[in-house]
Amino acid sequence: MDIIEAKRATICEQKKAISLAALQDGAAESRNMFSMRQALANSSSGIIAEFKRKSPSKGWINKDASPEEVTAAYAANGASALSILTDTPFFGGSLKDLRDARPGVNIPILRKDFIIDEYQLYQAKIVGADAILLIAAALEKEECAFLAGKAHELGLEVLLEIHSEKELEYVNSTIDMVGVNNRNLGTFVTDIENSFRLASALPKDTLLVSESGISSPDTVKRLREAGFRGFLIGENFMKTDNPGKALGEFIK
Ligand code: IGP
Repeated sequence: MDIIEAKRATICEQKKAISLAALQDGAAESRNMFSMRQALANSSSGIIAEFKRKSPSKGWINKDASPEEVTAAYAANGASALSILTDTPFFGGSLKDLRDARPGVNIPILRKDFIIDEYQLYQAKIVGADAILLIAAALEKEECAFLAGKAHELGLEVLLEIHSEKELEYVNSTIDMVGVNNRNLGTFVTDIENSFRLASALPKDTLLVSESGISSPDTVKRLREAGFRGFLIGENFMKTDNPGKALGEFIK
């Protein structure tokens, strides 16, 4: 996976500029945090609205969008939580996008990135994230368990992303939420059926999130009936001139 190779190189550079020890110090400071699991369990919309400038499959979607404006509008229009892509080479995002969004919203924020090193967890805590994504396809089972444990030490919740039956073995009781990605990371093809299939294979008390390729309220309704409580939607909103308004109309 070349995304992971690129990530490793970036982290290596970042460590030269700011040491792990310095980041750990910063991350130890306590601050107000929001539980994404609770927000999804209680809330009406369940929409995790994503700030996404670009994707490997679509290219630029909304290059110059303002993270402050878009996320504040998402929150005002009924998002239960936010997802902010912080990967630069493939998604055009940055940690600054998350840092800029944080002061203007009081709902949980997910740091959406390819997390492979604890260094990224300290970064997430410092810029204001409440939850992080761990992608089964990018990690060994032991690494995934290690990173989940470290995230919890920092008070960050974990959304574990799976795509297929063989990744079910990554799910354990320390995981806060399980996301089923409908997008095949190899072919980029999305298929909502993936969510329905995997939901029935997961423990009944799992907080389920369906990710990618969701573009109609009817799909959300069907996913909710199948037990999903979170619906991660990016492109469908970001491709419009006014992502917040698009979300408002979607859940009306
Ligand atoms: C959002 P969409 O099709 O609504 O824009 O998808 C989100 O699920 C997608 O961005 C995503 C993603 C990821 C991006 C899901 N898992 C892992 C980067 C890395």
